[in-house]
Amino acid sequence: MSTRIMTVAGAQMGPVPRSDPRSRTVARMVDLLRQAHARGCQLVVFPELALTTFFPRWLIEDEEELAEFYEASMPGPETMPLFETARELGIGFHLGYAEIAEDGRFNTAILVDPDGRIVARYRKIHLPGHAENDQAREFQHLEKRYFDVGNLGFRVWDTMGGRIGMLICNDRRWPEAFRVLGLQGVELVLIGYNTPTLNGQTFEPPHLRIHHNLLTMQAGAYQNGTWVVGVAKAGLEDGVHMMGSSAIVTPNGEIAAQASTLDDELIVADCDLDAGAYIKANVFNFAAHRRTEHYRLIVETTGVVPPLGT
Ligand code: ING
Repeated sequence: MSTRIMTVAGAQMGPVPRSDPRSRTVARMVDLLRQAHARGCQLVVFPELALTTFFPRWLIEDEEELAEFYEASMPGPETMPLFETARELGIGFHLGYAEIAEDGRFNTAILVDPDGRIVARYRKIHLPGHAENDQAREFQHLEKRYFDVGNLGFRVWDTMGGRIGMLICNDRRWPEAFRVLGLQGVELVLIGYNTPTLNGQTFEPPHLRIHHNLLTMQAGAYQNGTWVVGVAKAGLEDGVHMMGSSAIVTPNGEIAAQASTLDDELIVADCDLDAGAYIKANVFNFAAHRRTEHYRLIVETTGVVPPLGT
């Protein structure tokens, strides 16, 4: 009988309007922390860029205006209530935010332990979208303009009683990202996302966004024998529909909990951190079954290459 049960909450958030002060958003998040504590959670996962609207949807050329969306320090005066409440309640949390650092600007996620210490930091590596304004789009997706490629790698930390890794949004679509975490024995992957319901360029049936969101997280979970907690910033945010469908996925790829609204909503699951052991020892026993001598294209090439000779 496993004793490593971690009760985890995905704290999906509804829209964060550009006009809302951080204090209002942080108050919502503190309320979600308290709700999670009341439900016996040890860890709360907040979305990507949780503190502000998803500002890469606009071209913002005024540097001062753009700077408003980043956190110059973490915690800072406005985010300190999150750390204080977490420490008071004795629970940890994951937070996605825009980071200004001496080595660049990053789309960042941190893991804060029940003592209020930042024990892990990840900077988003797969930046989707584009760097220049694109008139053809209904709305922009300028993450390549506003963020540098993450420079901390895909890491896993032994903390809070488990092996925890983090990805951010678009990362979940790349199996390589999950596999690098899987090769470090990850047991719980925390993922915040801000995903528009509609494609800003060409029509795509909206139901596919939900399908691809769940498909990628369920595959990542199963193929690496890990829990995955994917948490959205959802709803109609400054005129753009953002998808919800936050989910907690078991190491077998099954959905243990899923959001049903586009608002602030807690989804909770008891995550047995040993539940992936069977998968890791058998079907995805990497040491026994992987054939790295045949995987070279994955690391040596970036784009598509002509078919390899016989
Ligand atoms: N958002 C989206 C995501 O990867 C996207 C962008 C949507 C890319 C759909 C491709 C297809 O979920 C962020 N913030 O990465």
